[in-house]
This record gives sequence, C-alpha cells and structure tokens, in this order.
Amino acid sequence: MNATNRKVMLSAVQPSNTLTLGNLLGAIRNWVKHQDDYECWFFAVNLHAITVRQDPTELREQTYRAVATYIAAGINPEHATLFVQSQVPEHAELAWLLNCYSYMGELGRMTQFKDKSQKAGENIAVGLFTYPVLMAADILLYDTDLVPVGADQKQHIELTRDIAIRMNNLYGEDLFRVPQPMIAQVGAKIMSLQDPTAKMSKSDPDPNASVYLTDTDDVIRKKLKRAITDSGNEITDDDSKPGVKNLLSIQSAITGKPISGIVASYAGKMYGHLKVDTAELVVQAIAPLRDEANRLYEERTFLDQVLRKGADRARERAGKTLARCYDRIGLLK
Ligand code: AQP
Repeated sequence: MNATNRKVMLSAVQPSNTLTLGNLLGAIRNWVKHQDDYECWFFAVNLHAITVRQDPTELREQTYRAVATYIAAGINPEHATLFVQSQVPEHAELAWLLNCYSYMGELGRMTQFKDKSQKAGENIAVGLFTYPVLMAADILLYDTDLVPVGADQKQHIELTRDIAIRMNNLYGEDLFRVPQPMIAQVGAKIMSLQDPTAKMSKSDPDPNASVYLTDTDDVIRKKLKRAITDSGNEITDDDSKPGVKNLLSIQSAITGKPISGIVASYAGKMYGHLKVDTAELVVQAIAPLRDEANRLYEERTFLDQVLRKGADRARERAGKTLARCYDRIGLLK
C-alpha cells in the first residue's frame, strides 16, 4: 500500500492518432469509473507511439488532444496524476534495465508484435519488438496493483508480471509490486466497423473502420450506417455475425444493459434499426466529450500546467523505484 492506503491503478493510451470509440469504451471510461477508488496514474505514451513513424507536428498535437480528451471524459487532474511519458525520463531508463532481463523468445510471442510487424513491411523498428518492455517499465515504476486495459493488452500485462517476478527472484521480493490486468466485461474489444473480425484501431488506414472521438455527429451516423454486417436479417448475438455482435456490444458498453435484453428488444426488426439506434447512442456518448475536448485542446497554458504538475509527481514516485533498481543491480547512481 502507498501513503494514501489505496491500491494503485495505472493506464495509458498512445497518441498515435485521434483516439477511438474503442479507446473510450475499452480504457478511458473505466479509468473515470474507478478514479476515486484508487490512487491513479494516467498518461499519454508518446514514446510508444514512435514505434511506428509519426509526423512530429501531428504527434505533438495528438498528445495535447489525448490529454484534453482524458479531462473531457471526466478524469480530474486534482485526483489522478495526468502526465506525458516523454516528460518522465525514468520510463526510458527503467526500460533499458528491463530489456536486460527480457527474452527474445517471450517478446517474439506477443500477438501485437506479430500483427504490427506484418503491417510494417521490411523495416521493422526494434522498438516495435521491445514495446512491451517499455510498457512493463511504465507499470512497474509506480508500484501498480491494477492496469485497466482492453482485452488486446492482457498478454503484455502477463509479460510484465513475468519480468517483475523474475527480477524479484534475483533481487528481492520487494523490488517490484506484481500488477494485475483489469478487463471490463463489456467493451473490452470493440471491433472495426469495416472488418468486424479485427480490432477497431486508431491507426487503421481506413477512416470508416473507426469512430474517432473528434468525429461530428453526422460523420458518426454515416460510419455506423456503412458498418459491415452480413447478408442475413435476424438480430442475434452470434459469432457467425461478428458485425451485428459488435454493434450489440457497443450498445451494451454504452448503456450498461445486458446483450440478451438488447437482442430481445430487436425481435422482428432489421439491421437498419440496429445501426440507427447504435449511431444515436454513440453520438450521445461522444458529442459532449468531443465538444469539451475541443475547448480544452485550445487551452495550452492550462494543459501545460496540468502536465508540469503531473510530471513532477510522477518523477518523484518513479525516481524512487528506479533508484531501488540501480542499487539492487549494483549500478552506481
Ligand atoms: N478496439 C478496442 N476495444 C477495446 N479497447 C481498446 N483499446 C484499444 N483499442 C480497443 C484499449 O485502449 C487502450 C490504449 O491502447 P493503446 O493506444 O495503447 O494501443 P492499442 O491497444 O494498440 O490501441 P489502438 O487504437 O489499436 O492503437 P494503434 O492503432 O496506435 O496501435 C488499451 O487499454 C487498449 O486495450
């Protein structure tokens, strides 16, 4: 336990493009829900974002936009510590140490690396391979107990646990706290609107595949109307109908209603009804957040103040963990 006697929760999103409905339902909404129950650390992982090529101006702007989105979604920077990864150099420093205790074989088994390296073509950055090690450093620096993530990140948390346990065995059980993933029952995996067998991803080159948190109401309605379903017409929660299933789980994640009840309410109705209703629910969920994020995004002095305060707090905590590691490993500081 920490000074406040609350468990520690930590989570982050990459500012690699505008955040999506998947990031909101799979991650940020859960942060907001739990921010008063835990000691919270939420940040934008811009060092992770550069594992694939980024335009510098875009990266800077998307980082501000991500932070504005967290606050607009309801994260209170007075309660949770909000920061940007590159402003806390301890993350990169611990990542190097952890690299020396991580194995090529275990990193090669990460499904996200397999997916992303396929898309990267011939020149795959080493950083894409070691990305989960930086993520382990992000988590272990803050004595984290819980990491709320979408289902896609579960494997990376398991790797973090393996590295922490390995180093604790070598250097003492109190070196790292071993974290747990926290995966929501619904909304854990929102799928692409154009290929419902693939995850909705902010870096998907097809803009119609994702609902971005900056999309206007009309754009949201158009994207949902064009969402790929199948040639059938009965609305059921069936694995053979991934497009329909995705729309049902989006509705369930937004309203909190069980999928069975939503399916029952569509008896005798067509896919068109499901798409229109889902679009309206998504508009209601995104519109106020988008408008507030747009306003905050222009308030650079305020955002910089929040981030400076956040980075100071983060460095204080992270510095202690890093000093402990240097000492145990035998590195002069
Ligand atoms: N489709 C999704 N459904 C539910 N949760 C999701 N998350 C991402 N996509 C979905 C959750 O959002 C958090 C932040 O993810 P990230 O930005 O660190 O990286 P990611 O998982 O690789 O997300 P993207 O959108 O697919 O990013 P790109 O395209 O840049 O790689 C995590 O908790 C994740 O589970």
